[in-house]
Amino acid sequence: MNSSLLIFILNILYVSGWRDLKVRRFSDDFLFGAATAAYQVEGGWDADGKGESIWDRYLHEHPEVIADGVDGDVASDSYHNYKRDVEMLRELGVDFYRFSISWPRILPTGLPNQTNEKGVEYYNNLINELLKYNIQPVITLYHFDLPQKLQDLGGWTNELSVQWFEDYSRVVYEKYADRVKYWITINQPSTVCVDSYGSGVFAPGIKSSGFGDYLCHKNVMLAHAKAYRLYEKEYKPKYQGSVGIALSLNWADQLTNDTQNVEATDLYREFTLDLYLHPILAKSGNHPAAVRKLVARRSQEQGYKKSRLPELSAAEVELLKGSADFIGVNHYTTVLVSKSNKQHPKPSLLDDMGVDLSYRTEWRKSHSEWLRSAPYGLYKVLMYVNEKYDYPKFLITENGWSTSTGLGDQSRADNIREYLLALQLAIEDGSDVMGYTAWSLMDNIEWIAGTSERFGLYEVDFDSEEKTRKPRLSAFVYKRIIQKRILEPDWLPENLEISITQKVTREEL
Ligand code: GBH
Repeated sequence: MNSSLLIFILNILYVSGWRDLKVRRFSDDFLFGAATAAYQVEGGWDADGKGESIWDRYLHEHPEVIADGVDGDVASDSYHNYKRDVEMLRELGVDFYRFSISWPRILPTGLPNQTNEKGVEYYNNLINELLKYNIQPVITLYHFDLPQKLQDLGGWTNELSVQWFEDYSRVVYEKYADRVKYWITINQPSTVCVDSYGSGVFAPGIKSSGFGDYLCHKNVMLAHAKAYRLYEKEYKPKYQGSVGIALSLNWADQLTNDTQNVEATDLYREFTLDLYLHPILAKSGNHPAAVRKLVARRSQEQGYKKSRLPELSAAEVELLKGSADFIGVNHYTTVLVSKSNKQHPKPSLLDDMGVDLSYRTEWRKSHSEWLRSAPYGLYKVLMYVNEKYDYPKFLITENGWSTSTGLGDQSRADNIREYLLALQLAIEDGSDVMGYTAWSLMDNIEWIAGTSERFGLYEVDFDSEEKTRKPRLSAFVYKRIIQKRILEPDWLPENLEISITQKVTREEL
C-alpha cells in the first residue's frame, strides 16, 4: 500500500468509528505489556550501595537542562513502590512488564569486582512479585544509565565498553535467567549514541556529532551482539529464553514526491533504520553500503585517515549477523524528510545525511515537540523492514503518547487505539508480531523534560511523599482492549474505579 492510500483508509476508519469494518481480533497468544526504565522510575539514586550513573552525574551537574528541574533522584520511587507497580500491572491485566536494570545498582564500579547485593535483591523481589501473578518479566539490560566510572574512561566510545557490557550481562543472566525468558540487550542504540555522544542533549552530554556518535555505534552494536552470543551459548540451552534489541524505528516519509526529496528520504532511512537493522538482519551483514560509502568518502574529503564510521572486521560482521531472536520496535511518530540546502557543521550527522525534517500539520500534537500522531507510520515501518529483511519476528517494545497532568487523557486512549489498528493491518499483511508494549506504565522522569511531559497510563503525583499512582482514562481503555482483544473506538469506562483482573494462567509467555 502506498502512504496516501493508507492515510486515507486510516482516516475513514477513524471518522466512521470503524463501524463498517470487520472486527479484527488480537489472537490469544498475542501479548500485551507495559514498560518503564530504571532511571525514569526507580529513584533511590544512591540507596543501599548503588553506584552513580551518567544520568545522576549529568542532571546533578546541569539541573538547568531539565525543563522543570526535576531529576531522577526520587522519580516515581519504584525502588520502594515495586509492589504497587505490580498491582497496577494486575489491574491492567497485562501479560508482561518490560523494565530495565540499572547497571550501577548491580555493579557500582561498572565492573564485576564488586556486586551490590541489595541491588540484586531489589530486582529479585520485583521478578518474584511479577511471577507470583503470572506476569512475565521482560528485562532490558541497558536503558541509558551507564555507570559514571565507565564514562570517566570514555564510556561507549571506548572499545573496551564491549567487554564491560558482556561482563555485566553475565552477572545479570547468572542472577535472573532461571526466571526471566525475555531479554532486551540495549534500548535504542541511536539514542545511546546520537543523543548522548553526538548532539549531546542526553547524558553524558558529549557534543561530537558525526564522530563520537559513530564510534559509539560500533561499540554498542558489538556489545549487543556479545550479550546475545553469551546467552545463546551459556544460558539458552538451559533456559530456552530469547534475546532481542530495542530499536528506535520511527517512520520517515518524503515531504514531496520530487526526486531530490525521495532520495533524501531513502538516505535518511538508511541512516536511522538500516544502520541498526542491516548488521543484524541482512544476509550480507555489515553496515548498509550507502551509509558506509557516504561516510567513508566524506571523511576522506575532510582529511580523516579513516572513515568516521569505524569499519567492522569480517569476524565482527559475523558476530552481529543474526544476533537477535526478535526485533524490539520502539515506535512513536513519523517525520517528513526533504533535502537540505542549509549548511550544517562539518562533520555532523546532519551534514552527512543532508536532510531537513518536519511534520505534517494535520498530525495531532502531543505534549512533546518531537511527537505527533501518524499511526500509518507504524504500518509503514513494519512493512519496510518486512520487505527488506524478510519478515523478522517483532515485539513492539514501546509506543506511547505524552500529555500534561490530569486523568482525562482521551488523546492517549485514542492514540493507543489508532496505533493498535495500524498494527492489526500490519499483522494482516504478514508481519510477525509477538506483542505490544505501552510506554509507559506510569508517569516518570522524561529525561531532560523532567516531569513536564507525562507518558503514563497511570498518573504519578510527584509532590506526594508516596508518589501516589492513579489510573488515567487510557488505563481503562487499555485494560478493556486486553480483555476483549478487539478495538472499540467509542468505548468509555462508566467510572474510574479499577480492579485487579483475574488472569487466566498461561503456560508460557
Ligand atoms: C523513548 O525514546 C525512550 O526509550 C524512553 O525512555 C522515553 O521515555 C520515551 O521515548 C518517550 O520520550 O530532547 O528534544 O532532543 C523515543 C525516542 C529519542 C525521542 C530522543 C526524544 C530526544 C528529543 N526519543 N529524543 S530532544
